[in-house]
Amino acid sequence: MAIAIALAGNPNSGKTTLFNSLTGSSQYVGNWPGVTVEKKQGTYVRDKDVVITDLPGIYSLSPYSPEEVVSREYLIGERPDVVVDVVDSTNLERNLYLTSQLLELGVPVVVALNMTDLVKKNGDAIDVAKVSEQLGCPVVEISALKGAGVAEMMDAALAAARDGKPAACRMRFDAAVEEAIERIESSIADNAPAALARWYAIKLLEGEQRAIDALSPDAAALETAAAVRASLEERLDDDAESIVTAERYDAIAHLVDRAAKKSRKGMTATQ
Ligand code: GDP
Ligand code: K
Ligand code: MG
Repeated sequence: MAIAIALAGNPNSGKTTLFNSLTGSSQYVGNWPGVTVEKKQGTYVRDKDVVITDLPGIYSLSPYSPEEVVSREYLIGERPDVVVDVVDSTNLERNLYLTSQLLELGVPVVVALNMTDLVKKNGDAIDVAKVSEQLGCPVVEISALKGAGVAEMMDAALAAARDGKPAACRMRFDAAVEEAIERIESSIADNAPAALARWYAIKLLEGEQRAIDALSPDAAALETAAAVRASLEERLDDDAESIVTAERYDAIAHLVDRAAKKSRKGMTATQ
């Protein structure tokens, strides 16, 4: 049985560098159907039964650009056996914004902390175990450019693919927002696949039409979502989409605060 691996991540996080080193010369390059977004697939140099897709670079899974739509439809529709989330570790907070969304898709995820050669050069350090614990998925440090850690990362990705367990993210939002998500989640329990329940609940909370169309929940669930959204927006005095965005950044800031150690010029790290 072939194993499908998708490489996802922000633009310039090193996806194509990693893709090239994983696939060597066995590559197919075309376009995604209907759009002029490049589609790259290849097979793993160590195992021809492993098919790797280099997804277009994106900052978010919102449906505002063709790149976002292509990545999202592929991840939700095709359901690869594992997503390797390629993260630029020198820009952890910004990159983890996409990670927080990938973890909601109900597929196994392995986070590849890339550019660790630069992190080390800057005198910074990342506590990989802490990041892994918070994200609820395997996390491996790599340098796609230098090849460091790439084989270990692939072993972790293949193990996660065979295991098939989706990530168990421990990143949680403020109580009021979690309560809103839970209420919508129970209203779509019969509609949404369990693995995607949180993803769809958040999309309904945001009132995102593309996801609502894809799920087509019953009228009662739509009513619940609208009421929950209105009450949360009133309570927090902001629109739901901005509320969710802020919650993601808060949760990430909290995580990075505990897991990343920045070097301070002229100061000795105390712990
Ligand atoms: P993509 O947009 O995600 O496909 O990113 P690319 O693979 O095109 O890489 C963007 C830039 O980062 C290129 O100049 C790469 O050479 C560089 N790069 C990729 N991985 C690493 C790495 O691990 N370390 C360093 N120092 N540079 C890297
Ligand atoms: K690029
Ligand atoms: Mg690329």
